[in-house]
Amino acid sequence: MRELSVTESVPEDVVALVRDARRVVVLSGAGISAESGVPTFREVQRGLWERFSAEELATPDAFDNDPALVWTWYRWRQSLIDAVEPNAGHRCLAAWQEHLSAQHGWLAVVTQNVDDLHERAGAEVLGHLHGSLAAHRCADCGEPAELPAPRYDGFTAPPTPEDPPGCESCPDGVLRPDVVWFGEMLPAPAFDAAAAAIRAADLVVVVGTSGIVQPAASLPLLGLERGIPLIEINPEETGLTEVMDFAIRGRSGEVLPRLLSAAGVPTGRR
Ligand code: BJW
Ligand code: ZN
Repeated sequence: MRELSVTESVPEDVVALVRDARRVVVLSGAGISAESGVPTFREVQRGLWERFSAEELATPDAFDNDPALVWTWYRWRQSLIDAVEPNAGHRCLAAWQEHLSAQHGWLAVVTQNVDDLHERAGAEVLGHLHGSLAAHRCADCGEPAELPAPRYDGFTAPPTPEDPPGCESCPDGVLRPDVVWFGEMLPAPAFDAAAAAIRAADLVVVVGTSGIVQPAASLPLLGLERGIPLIEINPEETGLTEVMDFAIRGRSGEVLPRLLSAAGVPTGRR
């Protein structure tokens, strides 16, 4: 059994791991985007959606029962994301990725987030495990569809739900966001690439996820099997804390800059 170290400060042992690592996987969740103003998945919702939990809306049944409500919730979330900026946590990961690649190493960002804030901070994302808010496809025939950005004010919930647009490729289909709802399969290329990266990594960092949604939450266990160090950055205990070697209790936008600067990773240009 490993010994878990839980601290609020950044331990010297973690600084040394970051300094020495050449092949790193970062698994991120909603917490990394929280400091940009994006609500985490399990926060209480506001406005039009406050009677529903996000978990009730992110299901195929919810979309079948009330397509307009679910469609408009996703379009509103997309407009919110378009209105915010990446934060120091996203920027640090992009800088660390660039630093490692200049040294013939690599950092793979694997995210459960459906936003594009890692990319907008300059990082390349190996896999969006739960899809992307900006992508759409037909709920019936699966044909991908391009849509203009939503026109809501990002911070204000639209007053009434709107029906999803019809599909142009089949007679009865309607469009849905290309995200992964409960009970649906994750995109195999993203999941397989994430698993392969962890099997090749020498360090795994888990940032801002409650670690309860499967199968994403099982990915760090591949690192555990290989005996490589696992570090968590999160203000709260999570479903993954007990398998970690180190848990740093803090906000990612504060911990990551401190950690990378202590490890000598340049983050100043971002
Ligand atoms: C900060 C911070 C700061 C705050 N800095 N941190 C095995 C066992 C049990 C159940 C299952 C199982 N296998 C499958 C299941 C069922 C289900 C599941 O896992 N359910 C659990 C709830 C138990 N999984 C599935 O259905 C998956 N499909 C699947 O397994 O297919 C095979 C299959 C099919 C049919 C039958 C059986 C199997 C699909 C899961 C899809 C998840 N999709 C969602 C919605 C995406 C679209 C959308 O965004 O609307 O993905 S759910 C939601 O949870 C979203 C997130 O990506 C995901 C993870 O959430 P995340 O990122 O961890 O966010 P939060 O809000 O939970 O946590 C935020 C964290 O941030 C907290 O810890 C804070 O402390 C922290 N934080 N501020 C750092 N500043
Ligand atoms: Zn269709």
